[in-house]
Amino acid sequence: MEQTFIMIKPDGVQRGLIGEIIGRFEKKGFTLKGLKFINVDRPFAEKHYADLSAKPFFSSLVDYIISGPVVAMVWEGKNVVATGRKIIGATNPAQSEPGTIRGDFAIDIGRNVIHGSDAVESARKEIALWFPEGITEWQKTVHPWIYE
Ligand code: 3AN
Repeated sequence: MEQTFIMIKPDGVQRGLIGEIIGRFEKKGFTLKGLKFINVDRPFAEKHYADLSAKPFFSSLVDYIISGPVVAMVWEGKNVVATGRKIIGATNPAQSEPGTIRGDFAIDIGRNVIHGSDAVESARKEIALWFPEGITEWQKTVHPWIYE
């Protein structure tokens, strides 16, 4: 089953949106497979955002991510990478549709509340980076009510 990496950024934590965000993924039917509340340091954040290292906003993005604790999660389910991105909404909250997390809770691209992997391959890399200890396997018993 497909997995994705989702992170509630420091602004989402500070604004008390953890429950709201987890609730949206849970209510959709996805399964929470990994969860940790952590502070990351600069080298770690730079590794997570390595693909953006040439961007002019890279250092302010890293400053933002290390400014407070984040909630790092692994969610599992059919098409969870693409559907997770739809639940999150467009990167720039000015373009995120209402009903998406960024559309409902964010205004500024530099404070957009949440991160979600953009592809199955980047999800695999991000899960390995954030959960090097691995994910404890468990199976939800409600699958017949979610999947045909
Ligand atoms: P997404 O998070 O939707 O995959 P990316 O990977 O293009 O978007 O960007 C990663 C993060 O970098 C975004 N979540 C946002 O916080 C930040 N970011 C992207 N573009 C800008 C920008 N033009 N100015 C400031 N921050 C940006």
